Amino acid sequence: MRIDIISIFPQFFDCLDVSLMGKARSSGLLQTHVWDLRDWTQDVHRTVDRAPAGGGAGMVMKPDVWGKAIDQVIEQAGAAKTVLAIPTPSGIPLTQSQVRDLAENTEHLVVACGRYEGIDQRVGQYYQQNTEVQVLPFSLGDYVLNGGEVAAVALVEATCRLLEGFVGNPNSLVEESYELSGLLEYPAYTQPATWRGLEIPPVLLSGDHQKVKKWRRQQSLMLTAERRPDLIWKLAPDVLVKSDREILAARGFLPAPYRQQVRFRRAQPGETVTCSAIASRLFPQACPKDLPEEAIACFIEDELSEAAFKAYLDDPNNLIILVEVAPVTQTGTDDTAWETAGYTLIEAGAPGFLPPEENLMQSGGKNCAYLSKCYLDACWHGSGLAGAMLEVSHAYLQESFPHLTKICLGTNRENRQALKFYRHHGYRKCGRRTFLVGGIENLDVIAVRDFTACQVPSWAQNVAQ
Ligand code: JFB
Repeated sequence: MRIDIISIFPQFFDCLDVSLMGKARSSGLLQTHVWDLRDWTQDVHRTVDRAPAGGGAGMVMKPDVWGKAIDQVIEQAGAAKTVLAIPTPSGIPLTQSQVRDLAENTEHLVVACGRYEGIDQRVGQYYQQNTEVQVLPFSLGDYVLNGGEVAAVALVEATCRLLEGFVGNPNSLVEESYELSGLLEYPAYTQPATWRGLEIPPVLLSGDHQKVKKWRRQQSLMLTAERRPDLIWKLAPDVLVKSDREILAARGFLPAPYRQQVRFRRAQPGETVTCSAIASRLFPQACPKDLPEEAIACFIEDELSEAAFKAYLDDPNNLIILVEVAPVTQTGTDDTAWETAGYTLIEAGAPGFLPPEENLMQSGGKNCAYLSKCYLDACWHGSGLAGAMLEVSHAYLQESFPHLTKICLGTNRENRQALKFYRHHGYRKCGRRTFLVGGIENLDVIAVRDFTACQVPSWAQNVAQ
């Protein structure tokens, strides 16, 4: 690739001789030429600027001087694929995919670095309209520089490191994959293992490559959610797997194809209506197909009524977590837009608390909580929201009832989906029970999860609203 840079401060580009850029140039992979714009002036003062048409502050760079300079470097190179890059605060923000396109498809790159208030608008317009040259007005970001030089150096460095055969290539696979995934990179560490009291995360020293990979993916997702939520909303649906979606949902994101925000909060004592409504709405969705409607209605009336939830909510040992979703909007989220999508009810109990049913007691023993309800609207199945809801509930439980070391549950033994889901989240089958829904017997599997062996994942913590 040939690069020509035109500027009134050619010394600025001495930095390109340093390090890898210098080597790329001496290896012949890259030819760079830096030109002083004033060499194309004709007056004794070597004038490149004039007052703006229409008045106002500052000076504008003269199109006649720029035209002569650009014509000459383009003609001299005689290249087929030429790009004229013009740094400007009103340009398109430069992206890696644009840079990659440049590196792959450009023979000759000309960078026109303005100063003052910039270059007369007609310069870019002329080359766009009257030549084969592709004009690229670009910006580094939404902050103001004094001229185009810094942006030119950034463009040249970003482009050159992608050139085939560039010293130091092949580019690390990490970057390649992150460029494609649209996520920020995970944090990097190196020896010493302890530095100023700070440790390298132990998983990185464990030698377990699977775990390392999982941890890094998790860090990438959490970092992107925290620093660049815009990137999360832009992710293509196929770059995220279920475990990714669980992590993002716990941090408040339901990315494409859902494109909604989510939040988790503990239901407050007065919220009997909200709780009863969501419970009554979701219970029928989760019932076996052959269960009579009357039995379902009967169960709802007895156990999911407002009165029933008043009793649940009045007992401080119960933990009800509500899952709420809202559309993503530019202007933030209006509070009425949040809709309840699911809930969990955990019976926690004081130290020594025993779960309500005898066979559950045997399985969990003391210090065991009971996941009495765990329901999510079926429209969210596959979104990762269920996993997030469950793990966030675990995190709330651990925070509010630290003496508890286990949690158990019962679920219909025919419900393969639920059994697989709970297994995936650390629950292990440990018994059976019969469960009455409106007087009809249902066979349940009992499962228990240990909090000590199977920690609540860090991504589910500190998400309290
Ligand atoms: C680029 C420049 C100026 C008009 C002009 C030429 N991200 C960025 N911020 N600022 C620039 C940029 C890029 N790329 C930039 C070229 C020129 C700034 N100026 C100064 C300041 C304000 N308005 C002149």
